[in-house]
Amino acid sequence: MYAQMIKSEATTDDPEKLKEFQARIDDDIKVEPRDWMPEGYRKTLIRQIGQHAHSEIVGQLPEGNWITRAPTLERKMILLAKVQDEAGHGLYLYAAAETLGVSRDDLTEQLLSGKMKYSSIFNYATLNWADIGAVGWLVDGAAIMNQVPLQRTSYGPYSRAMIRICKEESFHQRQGYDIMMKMAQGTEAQKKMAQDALNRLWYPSLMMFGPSDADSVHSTQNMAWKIKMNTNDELRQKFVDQTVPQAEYLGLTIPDENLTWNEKKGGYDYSDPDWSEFFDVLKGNGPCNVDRLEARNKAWDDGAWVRDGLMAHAEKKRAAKTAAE
Ligand code: BYC
Repeated sequence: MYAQMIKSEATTDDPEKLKEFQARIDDDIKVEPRDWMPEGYRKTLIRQIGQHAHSEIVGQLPEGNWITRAPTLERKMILLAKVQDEAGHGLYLYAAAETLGVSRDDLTEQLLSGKMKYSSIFNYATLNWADIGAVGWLVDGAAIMNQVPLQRTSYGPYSRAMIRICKEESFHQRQGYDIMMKMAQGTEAQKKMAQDALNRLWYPSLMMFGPSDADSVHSTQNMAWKIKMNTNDELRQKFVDQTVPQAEYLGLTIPDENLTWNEKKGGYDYSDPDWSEFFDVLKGNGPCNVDRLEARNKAWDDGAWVRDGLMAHAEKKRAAKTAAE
């Protein structure tokens, strides 16, 4: 439906302007905030960048949950830095979205009311320390797979935000893998925890790339506009191919009996996630959807005094300036 909306919005734009716009995209010329752009391009970018920003912010919750219980001071400092990085990513992305004419307050309101989505993965719980390793390894691993190509995305502010984000995400992925290595080489009980974390988070991680290409609504138009550089299935395949040897190195087993190397395609054949579960999580019925929105709403309410204080200060400065003029 959204694709149809975008198409119809795109077609209400001046056809000559549309043609020129597409030619610039085809020549890899970045679109900047003051440039003319089709309404559909602007709207789908706000949707994607906004969802991405929300994912970074909500993504702090499952990991933040373990900061106080990290097993050593060093692990605690690393996790704290990682969670702070995610807040920074959210800020770069909200700032990039604001250049498209939407306010951060608007986006926040849409997150808090459940109107806007964030990544499905953050509706799954982190039950123990091994999950923090698996989140870094798999979730940040999947995020990088998706985000490295987005550094070349056609919208300038988004592509520039992605460059910095990707650098930090790669540190995040390594810290997760480092935790997994420690656990996998530890006691029998620790190895079991690592395997259990992989078992639970494997399919939710595959879901991060979105529905299969046949069910993806936005891919065709967004790839033509270079908002998206690859299809969901292309990136999922690359992620599986990258992750299987990493699991082997850890001595862990990917929970997929159908996983086999396919010489002809030069990649692994693998089982799809349960797509009915994915769509159910998107509808708000995942294990932690309610908790996540409650936590974000509470944080927003608890922060009201800071926003009020800042606004009062700004108002006072404005009044003083007007009086002096
Ligand atoms: N979760 O037409 P499609 C991170 C929705 S984590 C929820 O293929 P599109 C981080 C989709 O929005 C990752 N919803 O959509 C890591 C659409 O619904 P609407 C965040 C999903 O946009 C560690 C519908 O399904 N990364 O950063 O072409 C710690 C049809 O899908 C999901 C990004 O956001 C999902 N997994 O492709 C902290 C990267 N998948 O909007 C943080 C940028 C699909 O029409 N985003 N949907 O109601 C993208 O690359 C693309 O938006 C997606 C989806 C690949 C996610």
